[in-house]
Amino acid sequence: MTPLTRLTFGMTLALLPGFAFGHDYRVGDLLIEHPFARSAPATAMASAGYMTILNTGAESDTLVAVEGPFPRVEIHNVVTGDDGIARMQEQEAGIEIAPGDTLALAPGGYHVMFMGLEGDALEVGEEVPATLVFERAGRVDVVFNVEDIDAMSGMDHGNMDHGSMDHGAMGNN
Ligand SMILES: [Cu+2]
Repeated sequence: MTPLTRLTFGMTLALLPGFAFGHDYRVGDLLIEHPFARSAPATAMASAGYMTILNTGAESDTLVAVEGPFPRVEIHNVVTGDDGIARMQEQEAGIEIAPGDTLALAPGGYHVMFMGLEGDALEVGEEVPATLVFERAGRVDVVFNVEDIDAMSGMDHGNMDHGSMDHGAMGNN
């Protein structure tokens, strides 16, 4: 993305403060767009959060942690092993975002894992307050909008259902 495109994009967002799908946040050189979380029934043990982070600065930065109102919040990626099975993998060093790069946390790939929410449903329309922690830019409070991700059009990751993955086994890694 050229600097001019980035500028135009940022201005467009700024002009649409009430646009329901476009809540965004800025901290330092980072632009965080539309954090949202997957709705989950009360029986679910975990859910996932997604967003897009654009690094408009000249230095790389790293998303090192996410804090939220759950017993555990981790940063995960989905990695397909040699056996062809996709598994979630905690990113203990966080995720680096090079200057000018856009990091997409999206179904089927990088995501924030909200863990230990047993008995606490995440309902569509609910808002989950959280804090993103970046190595350089520092901390920023955001809100994850709870959405029905499986109902979203154009996504072919509907079968990447976190609810069916074995989170219990992950704790032993
Ligand atoms: Cu996960």
